[in-house]
Amino acid sequence: MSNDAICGKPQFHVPPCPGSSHRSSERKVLLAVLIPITASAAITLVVILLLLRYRKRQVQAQADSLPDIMPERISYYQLQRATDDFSNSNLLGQGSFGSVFKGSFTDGTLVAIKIFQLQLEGAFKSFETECAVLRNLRHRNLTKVISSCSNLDFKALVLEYMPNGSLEKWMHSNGHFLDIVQRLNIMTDVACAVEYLHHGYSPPVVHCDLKPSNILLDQDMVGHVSDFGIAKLFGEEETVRHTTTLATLGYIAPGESTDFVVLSIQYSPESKWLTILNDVMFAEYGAEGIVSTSCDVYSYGILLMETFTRRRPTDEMFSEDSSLRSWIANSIPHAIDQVVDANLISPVEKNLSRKLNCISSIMEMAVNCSAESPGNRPNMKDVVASLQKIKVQLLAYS
Ligand SMILES: *[C@@H]1O[C@H](CO)[C@@H](O)[C@H](O)[C@H]1NC(C)=O
Ligand SMILES: *[C@@H]1O[C@H](CO)[C@@H](O)[C@H](O)[C@H]1NC(C)=O
Ligand SMILES: *[C@@H]1O[C@H](CO)[C@@H](O)[C@H](O)[C@H]1NC(C)=O
Ligand SMILES: CC(=O)N[C@H]1CO[C@H](CO)[C@@H](O)[C@@H]1O
Repeated sequence: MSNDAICGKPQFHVPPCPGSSHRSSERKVLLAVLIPITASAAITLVVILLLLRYRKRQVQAQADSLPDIMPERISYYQLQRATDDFSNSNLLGQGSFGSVFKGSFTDGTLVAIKIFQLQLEGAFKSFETECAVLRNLRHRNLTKVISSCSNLDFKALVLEYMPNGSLEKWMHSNGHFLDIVQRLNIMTDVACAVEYLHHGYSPPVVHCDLKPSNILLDQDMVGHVSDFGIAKLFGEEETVRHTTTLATLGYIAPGESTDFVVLSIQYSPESKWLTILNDVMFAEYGAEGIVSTSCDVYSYGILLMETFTRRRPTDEMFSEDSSLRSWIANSIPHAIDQVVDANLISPVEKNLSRKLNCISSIMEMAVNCSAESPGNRPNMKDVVASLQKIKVQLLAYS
């Protein structure tokens, strides 16, 4: 009472405040400006959110479209039973990171069980790499993963069983023989698989360890590329990890022929892709330090030479100034009968010179594949195309 200055809302029974009408008009102006701004900001935000969700869904859809070929995991006890407690009689072979056992499940399915010896340096990484690679790849000429078993101290992959063993066995063991068409078929299977790794799948995969013991043969003698323990997948991701990779001497491109190749791996948990950057400068790994598919092409060339000459690149007949490659390069085309596996050709054969011509073309391509400079090597698409042409010729003369 008697405070004339007091003012306020009508419900308090006081005079209205003098500035309020002015303020409400100010508010109106403010609202007139704010509403459109807020509205457009909100709309923009909604549009951005929708776009982000759409993109995320697209990425997810891409990820979902990759076949996940690792179904349920299998337990240690199932594997123990399948291999008769990992008995020596079921041991198929031993690799750089562990052992491979033959296993049979109660339903009669035969499998190969690759057990990673985790106390060996690199074995854990190798298991992770092989899982990451094989999870997403599908090709008839690659070995399939059926399941996996991963505990803290035990890691194993359950793979398709290959009843006919490895190309290594067929090339270098007594009592085993492959004819010229079988050899070309197997090498075409391998070329198809590597072509898929390099060109049929994004991001490209580099196997890094192509050699006869990694080529496995199924019941129909179809070749399957196996052992992705040191394979490389390409992506562009953030975190950097280190690993040590032991590739196989004789099959490694010249720039890398040191005993150890030290690489840093970039791994993205989100996309599950690994990227390799090289720590040590090897010619093969290029100026940006990126492993290239051309080192597989090199190894493939050496593999072709070995398959048709039955000489290992590490054979003692080769020395500092002569190699499997130079020996063959100096023999084509006219002295090809001097280098080719003698079991493949018999002097009384009718179409001998034609067959030798085919082998000569194969060897020329092998020499091209293992060119010193990565830039001069063909890519696997060209290799597959040439092999198929040669195969047509060869079949006509057989
Ligand atoms: C490959 O293995 C299958 C199944 O064990 C066998 O039937 C076939 O004869 C083998 N092939 C050769 C060429 O030995
Ligand atoms: C090998 O390379 C040479 C030179 O680039 C080329 O002329 C030849 O056709 C290639 N041979 C094969 C079988 O690819
Ligand atoms: C030799 O090649 C010809 C095709 O040029 C073919 O008709 C013939 O059957 C081949 N001979 C043998 C013994 O394979
Ligand atoms: C997908 C693919 O190219 N698979 C090949 C695997 O090997 C067999 C046997 O040679 C070929 O017939 C397939 O084309």
